[in-house]
Amino acid sequence: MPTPIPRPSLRPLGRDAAAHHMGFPAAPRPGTGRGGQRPLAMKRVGIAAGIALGAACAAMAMAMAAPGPEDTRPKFGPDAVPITRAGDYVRTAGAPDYWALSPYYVPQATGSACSLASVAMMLNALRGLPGLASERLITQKQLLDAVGDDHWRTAVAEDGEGISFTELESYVRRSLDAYGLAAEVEVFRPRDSSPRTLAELRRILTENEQSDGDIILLAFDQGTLTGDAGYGHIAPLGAYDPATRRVLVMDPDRSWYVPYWSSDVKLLEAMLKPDRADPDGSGLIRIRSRRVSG
Ligand SMILES: [Ca+2]
Repeated sequence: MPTPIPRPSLRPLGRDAAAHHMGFPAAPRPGTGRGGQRPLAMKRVGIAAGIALGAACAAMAMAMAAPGPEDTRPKFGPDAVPITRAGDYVRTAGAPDYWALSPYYVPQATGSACSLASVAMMLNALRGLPGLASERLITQKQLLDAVGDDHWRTAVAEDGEGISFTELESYVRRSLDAYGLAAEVEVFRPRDSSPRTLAELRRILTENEQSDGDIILLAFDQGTLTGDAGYGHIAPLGAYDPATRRVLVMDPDRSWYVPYWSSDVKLLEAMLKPDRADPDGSGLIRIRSRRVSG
């Protein structure tokens, strides 16, 4: 894997720039971001755009707003295909990560908790189902308590700011430690969309697809994939189909989405999109269990 990312500090924030840049349609949707800062008005409100940007994973924040009559856009834009319309790969290929994650696929606890939900899913998938009746699954609340970090707790609370990609790496490591899971943590932070970078991304995705001994967490601009407003977001990678070069995003923003496929080229673009928290873009974190299977 490429460079371990020594990163600066990025606090997620809204993606004002991206938002304006994208020129939101009249009725932006929800979104969830890496942290909080998602623009509120983003739900399926029939509001005009430009709104600000607020919270990152803040999908639910504006739930109260009723859909505007003009909001007739399809659920997914042209770059995302929901698993409800494309299930062949997970039925016919091994898709080990998809099947390891699916039993633990949870909605993010708050509009800002995509990091928390994603890490909890990853931990459960790598640890596997506990054997004893007395053992709980790893929940988002339990994970927060186990790590015991006030900043993370505040960042993922409703309307919280969410966390940056750099912080995600730190919380991944601390979460693994909290549950006593031995794992290698590798970070891929693309700097450009060159053929070489894309080839490296494909190598990582292909390698990771071989077993459920490793799980990838994606940090990306959600709107670039879904067609909605742009927000920094985090989600586990469910699968990678090397034949069609599509990634399956297990988006924890489950009030609005189901898992969806998008191209690896689009994923790279979504990782490179800057936001206030990650002005240099984000990337992915691959967690490889050192557990001896069996
Ligand atoms: Ca894997």
